[in-house]
Amino acid sequence: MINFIVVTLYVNALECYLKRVSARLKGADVKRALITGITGQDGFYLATLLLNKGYRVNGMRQALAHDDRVHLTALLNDIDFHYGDMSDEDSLNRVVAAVQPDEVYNLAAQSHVGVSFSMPEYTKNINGAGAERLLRAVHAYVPECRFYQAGTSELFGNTPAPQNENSPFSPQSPYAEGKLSAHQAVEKYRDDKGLFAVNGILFNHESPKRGDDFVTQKIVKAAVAIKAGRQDVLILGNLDAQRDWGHAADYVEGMWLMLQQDTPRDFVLASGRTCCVREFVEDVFAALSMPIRWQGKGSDEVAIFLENDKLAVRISSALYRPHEVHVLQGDPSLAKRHLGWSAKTSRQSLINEMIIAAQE
Ligand code: G4F
Repeated sequence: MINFIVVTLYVNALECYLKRVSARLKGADVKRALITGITGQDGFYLATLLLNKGYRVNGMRQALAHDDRVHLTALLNDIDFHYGDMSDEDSLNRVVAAVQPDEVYNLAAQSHVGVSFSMPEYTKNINGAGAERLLRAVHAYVPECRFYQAGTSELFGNTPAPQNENSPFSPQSPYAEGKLSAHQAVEKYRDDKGLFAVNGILFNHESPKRGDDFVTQKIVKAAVAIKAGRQDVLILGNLDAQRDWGHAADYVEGMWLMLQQDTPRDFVLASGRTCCVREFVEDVFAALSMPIRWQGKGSDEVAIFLENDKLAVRISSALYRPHEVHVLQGDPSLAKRHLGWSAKTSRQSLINEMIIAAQE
């Protein structure tokens, strides 16, 4: 049985490799994708998916003092990189005209909701006006190209859960305001200018590639460090916020499926399940065999290790956001019906995978 699994894995890997080589050799008749924001978590998973499907993958990257392609180390020879920036319209025109993509995935963003309160103008410029600049470039140079916009469940704000494609938007942060204007720009280019452009309204999706400033990765890395004796305590903000957490690898498949449909349409991608930050913390410590109990209320709430009564978690009110989105829980039934998509990875599997990666 093990021999059979090993042979199957080898055959799959060989098949993916041959597709990549053939994509490089065939050139013109191979589909070309352009991914902005390729250096982030979703960029890694999407680039991997598209390379395995035989696409020629182009990635736009910013001109930075350091090389920010750490997630992409294994793919560097397979991706064509182009310098460009969502704030620089000329650079977007140049990249789009040079690549002549069949599909554009706009993943570039200032993606941290909390940070957006400190940098509202920058965030709205990149997340909102930047998306419109890219749409203009695509419409001007490759009007037959299909366009995916990375939308977000943050658009719903505090609209009651479960949220679906018809739920009203109510942005609560500069991040969500920027994303709302991108969402509307996609509608404008689709409805008024005939572009095949779609918004994927994605709920939270995580992985071992998640940035350290997002709560799931922060919790996992801190818990692993506490277990290893490298950290004393985990400090968090709002424990009551509820999020619908899935695995990024599942969500990029949904992005691709949206661009393979006959007609362009927006979809919610979500697991359909939600839990609060407090529960996520409990699950991570439990997975590490370090059970905790909670005591106290509000900013005085703490978690204590059952084993030795030591402090595990405390709250810093500096980590609370000026406006919070309280409950996000998506209804992915439209995506299930039309795309055959569903979030396959359970929260427990996601946590286990993140823990293993953090321990390496
Ligand atoms: O992990 P987060 O920072 O993700 P958030 O704000 O939900 O945004 C993520 O998901 C969105 C989709 O819904 C994306 F559009 C967005 O780009 C990003 O990927 O925070 C999750 C929750 C928040 O309610 C936050 O207040 O965790 C709460 N939280 C509590 N303590 C914390 C912390 N968040 C962070 N980042 N750090 C904390 O210490």
